[in-house]
Amino acid sequence: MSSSNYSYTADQTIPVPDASEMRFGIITTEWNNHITDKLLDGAVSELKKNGVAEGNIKVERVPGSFELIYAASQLAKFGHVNGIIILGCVIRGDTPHFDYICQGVTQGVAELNTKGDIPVIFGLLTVNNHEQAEERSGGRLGNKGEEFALTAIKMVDYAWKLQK
Ligand code: DLZ
Repeated sequence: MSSSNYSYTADQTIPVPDASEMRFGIITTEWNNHITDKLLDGAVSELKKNGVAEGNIKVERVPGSFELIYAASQLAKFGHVNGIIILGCVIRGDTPHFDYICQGVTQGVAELNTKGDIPVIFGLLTVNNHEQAEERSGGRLGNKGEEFALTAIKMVDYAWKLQK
């Protein structure tokens, strides 16, 4: 559900599993880095809060959100991680570019999840303006980076349970 009143972190129905053995890759962007840096801070601190060792968090940076897909596909193959979080922020402009980037990243991440072996978490803010981006990166609506991190931990746990 996407609503300004909904808070994922406040409504945890799946208990947060022990993440001390998990390894994560986080890929973020230079584009809108005043936002993505804050998402990154939120994601890293939430992972650590749940027991992930700093040395088990690999952070990579790419130019823009469109590049997140390639980077995630390579990290999934060669990065020795159990789960990946992509972090980007696409802000609507005057041209249809926004729609193409959002569609491309959404489709790319969906494909990585259906064809790959590890979960790739969709941490892409798709917003109409800077204000909405600020609200979701440590502002009025919290830091979505934290939510993406919790989702990543839960999905790695999900994968591990199936593999046992
Ligand atoms: C070109 C572009 C535009 C217009 N807007 C954004 C944006 O809001 N957020 C973002 O992450 N990236 C943007 N980009 C860059 C594209 O994602 C990509 O880097 C280029 O099209 C090159 O492939």
